[in-house]
Amino acid sequence: MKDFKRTLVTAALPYANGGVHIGHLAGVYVPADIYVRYLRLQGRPALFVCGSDEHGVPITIRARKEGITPQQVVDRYHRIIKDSFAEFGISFDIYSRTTSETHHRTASEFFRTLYDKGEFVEQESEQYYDEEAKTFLADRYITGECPHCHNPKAYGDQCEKCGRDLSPTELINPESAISGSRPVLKKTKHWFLPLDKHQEWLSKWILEDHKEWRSNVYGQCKSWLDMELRPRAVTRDLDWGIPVPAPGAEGKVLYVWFDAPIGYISNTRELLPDTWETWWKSDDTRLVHFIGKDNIVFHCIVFPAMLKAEGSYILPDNVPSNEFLNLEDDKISTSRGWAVWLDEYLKELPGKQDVLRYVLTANAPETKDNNFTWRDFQARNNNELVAVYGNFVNRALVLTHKYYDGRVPALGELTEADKQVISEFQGVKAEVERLIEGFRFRDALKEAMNLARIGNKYLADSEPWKVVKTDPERVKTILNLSLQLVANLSIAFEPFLPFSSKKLRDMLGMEKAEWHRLGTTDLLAAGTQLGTPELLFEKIEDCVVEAQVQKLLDMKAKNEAAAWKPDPVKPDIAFEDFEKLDIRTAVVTACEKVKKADKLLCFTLDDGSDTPRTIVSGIAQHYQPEELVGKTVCFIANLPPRKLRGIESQGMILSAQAHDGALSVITTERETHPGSTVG
Ligand code: B3M
Ligand code: ZN
Repeated sequence: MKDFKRTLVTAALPYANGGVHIGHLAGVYVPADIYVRYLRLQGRPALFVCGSDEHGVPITIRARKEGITPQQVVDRYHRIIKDSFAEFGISFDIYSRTTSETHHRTASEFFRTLYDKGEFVEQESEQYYDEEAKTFLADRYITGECPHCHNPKAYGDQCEKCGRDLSPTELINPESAISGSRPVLKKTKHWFLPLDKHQEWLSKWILEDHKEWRSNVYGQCKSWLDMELRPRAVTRDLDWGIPVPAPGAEGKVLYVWFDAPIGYISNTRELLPDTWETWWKSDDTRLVHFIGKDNIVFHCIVFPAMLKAEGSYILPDNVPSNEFLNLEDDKISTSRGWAVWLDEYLKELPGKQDVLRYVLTANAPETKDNNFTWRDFQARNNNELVAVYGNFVNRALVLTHKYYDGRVPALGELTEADKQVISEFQGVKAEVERLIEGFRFRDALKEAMNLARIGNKYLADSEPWKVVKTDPERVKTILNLSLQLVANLSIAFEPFLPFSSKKLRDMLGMEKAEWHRLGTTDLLAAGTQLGTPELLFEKIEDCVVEAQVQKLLDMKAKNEAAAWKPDPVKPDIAFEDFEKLDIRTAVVTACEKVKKADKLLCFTLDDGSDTPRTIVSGIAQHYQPEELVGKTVCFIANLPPRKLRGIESQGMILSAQAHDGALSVITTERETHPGSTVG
């Protein structure tokens, strides 16, 4: 491997149109943070750069919906996102934003350099234009009927009902989401980055020179390259973004995916105005992008092509992308409310940042999609953090307080068992290093946890609480070694669980975690006074996780209700046809369940005639029969009788169906005489 002098680590810039959830944390920010903390612990120069991605159409849509400006949207979420990261210990050197002055200047210069070098091609194309609002329409701003499944509310880029990708011109009866008018096709000019011209070197650079990239990343790149790259537009007709610095580009901005990755550069520049170029333009800098799998093509193909076209920048050395994290066996979806938001987690489970960092790393979607469940969260906390790590630390400290007033006892003669333990944890450092260097954080964390297991077993096998009665000298050695192990844990866990590692070091009186001393047995000098033992982790009760699951279900129901739309109106009918329907009122005199049919209720109605009317209706799952007795309902009187489960049903009771399928019987607003006509 090349001898790099410094490492520049970037983490994908989150869109500032919503908060961050556990999927973001697991996919990008926790692994990136582990990696950077590890480098720093080793004393290797590293820089960790991130910021909010504040341009793009979704932000303008949100602003329009809420009746505020895009700037207000990004101001709000930038704050929330930045705070969440800080509270989870994501140790960025800078977290800035793409609306910053430095970014606008940097992205603008970048575009201009490529423009002046002739790296773009200009192309005219026809795009939908809203003549009332006098604006070109982004794909998301156009709705219409899906040509595949005929969903009347498909978007210009995708139909959410059948899931197919669409282009706006495929929509039947397109409509502008801004004015509701029918958009017209109009010519517009854009600048394209001709990726086809970069195909050859990209193929060699990725497929031959970077075979070590994760197989999911390599595989995705390969399939893009196999399909042959095509020019991509890097400008848009929009009024939110960085104005295109070229003649004839009025009203156009840089495409968000053109400016966002340049944000990594701008933010470095903002932090280090004098030396940023060393981090970006020097061959001995290693550039590593942490991203989620939906960003692979932009970081492995488009951004490198931009950097290469500019000419003075280095290219990423690795792009460790994770797969997706699901939540309780379902895709995380912010629009459906199926997510665990970091700011809410912190309010509801205060002080438990490391628990989440632990669970998300132990279960990280490194090679395939993975699933987060609250039960697993609880189990990992209770059975691993509390029962293994916390328990070992606590026992070692409590025993030392009990027997030696909290002073580290001196090491005596070593037994075979002692030597065995020492050799076991001497190997951990190299192993954790190998795994972290290979971006295998989940396995690296397992190794660290293994140290705690070794410690627990050592204490259990050597039984100092028994030996103390027969051989008190021996106990000194057992506890000294146990405490050295505990001190090792505080170093090994530092990249992963920084909060509890710090707490542990404070209890041990260790000033800092020195990575190079991991695996050694002289971390704590004999005679060192230890602090009062405190629990590193607490058990999480059933009710806590049950409440979280319930919260998700409630949220989902609420969002489904909000997203519900009425069915489209059926084609017109003749008035005479309507008049043929005979709808009347009746009073329910009796109502009971139909035997062996869980959906049916049998009604006896007083319809104003001399004979009671019987109607069987499929609403047993929505009402208890006795609730309906005495109610005035509406029914269709002139349908042919129908036999249901052996009962002749004489008509149909009317009910309304709510968004969640619940049925509600139609009653009259005032008292009406049974048999009154409805119409
Ligand atoms: N904001 C997309 C995303 O959050 C985008 C990443 C930009 S990284 C330069 O998934
Ligand atoms: Zn469809």
